[in-house]
Order: sequence, then structure tokens, then C-alpha cells
Amino acid sequence: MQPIILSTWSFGRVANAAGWPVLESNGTGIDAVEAACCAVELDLKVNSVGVGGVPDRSGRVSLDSCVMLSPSRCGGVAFVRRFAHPVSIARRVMEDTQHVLLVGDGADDFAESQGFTPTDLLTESAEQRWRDMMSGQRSIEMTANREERTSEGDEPRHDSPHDTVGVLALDAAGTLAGACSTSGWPCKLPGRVGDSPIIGHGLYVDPNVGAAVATGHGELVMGTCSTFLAVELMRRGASPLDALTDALQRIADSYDLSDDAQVGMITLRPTGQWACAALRAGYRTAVRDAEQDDLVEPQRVILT
Ligand code: SD4
Repeated sequence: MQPIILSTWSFGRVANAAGWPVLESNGTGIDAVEAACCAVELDLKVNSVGVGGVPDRSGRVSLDSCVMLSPSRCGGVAFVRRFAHPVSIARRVMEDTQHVLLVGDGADDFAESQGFTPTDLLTESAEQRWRDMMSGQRSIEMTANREERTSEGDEPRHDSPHDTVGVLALDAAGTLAGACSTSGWPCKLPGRVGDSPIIGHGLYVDPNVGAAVATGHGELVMGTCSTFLAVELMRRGASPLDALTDALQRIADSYDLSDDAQVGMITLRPTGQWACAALRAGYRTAVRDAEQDDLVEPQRVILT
């Protein structure tokens, strides 16, 4: 099996740079996707994931994440406020508890009991961005529809106000794994949790059928169970790209979408076949395997 790792947005190249060496040296997919998310969680230039995420309206950063190998092997955490690596805590929930999802103080306390090191998540620049948004100098809405830079080729863009890192991997043993991590909407209502830590919303993996991950306006994904839907469509014979097209079209058909509404998705099958698509242009996918280390445009855009 030829390993591959796929990550959302241009900062997905940072993720892939951390995850690919794991796959290249015959490591597991779950180690690869965790390493990939951890790299972005620590990247202070990314203000939508991990340390440096833009706070909620109360001025506090809260993080969401999940990991998945199969319906019986998945875990998530939401509203984590004291730890930098929600993806690793999510993995610990999967591996060491009987539960799927821990939230808020319970998730933080669990992390502490597991020996994770508490970290201050708020950076000066994120706090400044929060001040600007709260005072109206910056739009408080998510702007997922902004174009990522393409003319400068592969230069990652780190100044977007949100975005989940979603990662799918196929390892040399042919095992699929997925993870995602985010600080969610900037200036969200305190307590708001989006799609990213919820199995079947931000991420779904069926080892025999395929995996799907989503980024963008979480509420759109949550109302349509987008990643679960994409995997179920593949189960019934759809190609990875057709599955994404139908899942994204379901969003377009179900909502009165604002001009900046955006959802980007990736699918990957155990055969190595994959696809990426988005509601609108502006979303890109980072792809890394033995032959390429690229940022690619969506293979289908629903709203043109
Ligand atoms: C959320 N889906 O919390 C995440 C944010 C995101 O691109 O992915 N933005 O709604």
C-alpha cells in the first residue's frame, strides 16, 4: 500500500510535513494524523487551531478535536481551555476510556489526570485580533470564503481568522485514520461547539469503506452530518468525488447560504483513491505521498 496524507487548507502543508515522516517510515496512520494536528496546534501563525486561536466573546480560547479509526475506535474533546493538544487528549479518550466525547472542565481535568501539561492558549496577537473584532474593526463573521493565495504557489497563508486542520491518512498497512482540530469560530458564543470534535460531523472513518473530513462553517456540516453522509455514499458505490459532491450539494439544498458560507471536504478510500471539493472556490487541500507535496484546488466546486 502506498501511504498518503491529506490535510485541509494551505497550513495543511505544515501538518503533512509532520505526519508524512511517520508514514514514510512505516508508522501508523493514527500516529501520523496526531503528529500532523499537533504541528498546527503549536504553530503560532495559525490563529484558528491550538495555541494562538482567536478567543470566544468572553476572551477565552476553547479548542475542539476528534480522532477516528473506526466506529468502535474514536474519541473527541470539546471546549478544552487549558491544554495545547486537544488531538492528543482526544486520542487518549479513544484509547483509555469507555467514552467517545469529553467536554469542558471534564475534558481539561481528564487531560490533567493523564499528565498533559497545561498551557496558556491565548497569544498577544490572538488577543489583539479579538479586540479588533469585538470593537468592530474586523468582521466578526467567519470569512471562510476568502481566497487562499494561489499566485505565490505554495506559500502557506496563515492570516485567516478560523479554519480547522482536518487530516486523513492511509498507512503502509492499508489502515485509514483521521483527525481534526480547531479553535472554532472567532468570537463565538462561549460554550459553542462546532462540527470538529463530533464523530460523523467534522470527521468519519469506516476502515472498510473510506474516510471523510470537513472544514468551514461547522453549523452547516452539523445539520447534514456531512462526513458520515459522504462515507455512507461511498459505501453505496459512489466515487470519493461523487460522494463529496452529493454531501456538499445537500448543504447547498438545505440552507439559505450567506455569501461567505464555505465548507471544504476531503475523502480517502482504503484503496488510496481520494478527492477534495468545496462549496466555493478558495479552499485548498495539502497532499503528500511518495511522489508529491502539493496544494491542490478542489476537484469540484458546488457554487460557482
Ligand atoms: C467550526 N468547522 O468550529 C470549524 C471551523 C472551521 O474552517 O473549520 N473553519 O465550525
